Amino acid sequence: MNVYEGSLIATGLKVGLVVSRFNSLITDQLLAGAVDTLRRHGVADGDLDVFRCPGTFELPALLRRVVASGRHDAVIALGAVIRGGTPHFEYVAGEATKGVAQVALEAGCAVTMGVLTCDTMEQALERAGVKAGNKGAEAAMAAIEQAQVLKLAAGQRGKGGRG
Ligand code: INI
Repeated sequence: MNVYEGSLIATGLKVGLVVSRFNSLITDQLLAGAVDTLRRHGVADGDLDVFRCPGTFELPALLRRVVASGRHDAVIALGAVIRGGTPHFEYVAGEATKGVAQVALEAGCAVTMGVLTCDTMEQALERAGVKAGNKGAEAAMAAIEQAQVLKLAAGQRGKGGRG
């Protein structure tokens, strides 16, 4: 039996991060969590590119451009949609999720999503590094693993190797 799984060794990987400015109190923390994880797994600072868009609704369009550049092994989408008083919460969250999924399917690299959808700012803070982990860090881990397994699936020897 041959089992292919991505390693969590990220040395040599080039990673793009697409970050929404809306709710930047939260998204800055998601970005910090993602960058910290990527660095600790071996990504060099010079191999990290950060792109900012106005809101989570705009994430898929910018994500698509960044992916199309072909310069990255993985691209991570980060945003925060918070219901509190926002009537079009469902719309923004739904369109962003659909858009990111669509880009991911067509992408030649790993695409992962760290978009919080919460009822309150307190819940969002909890998931941005306060009490319940950091969704940005989780998306970064997933990006490393997916980038490595995609290389294996394409028949390339990933820098992280097999297993
Ligand atoms: N954008 C977010 O990233 N999070 C939100 O919670 C949010 N709310 O609640 O409105 C939000 N709206 C802006 C949206 O993403 C677009 O930038 C805007 O509609 C312009 O296209």
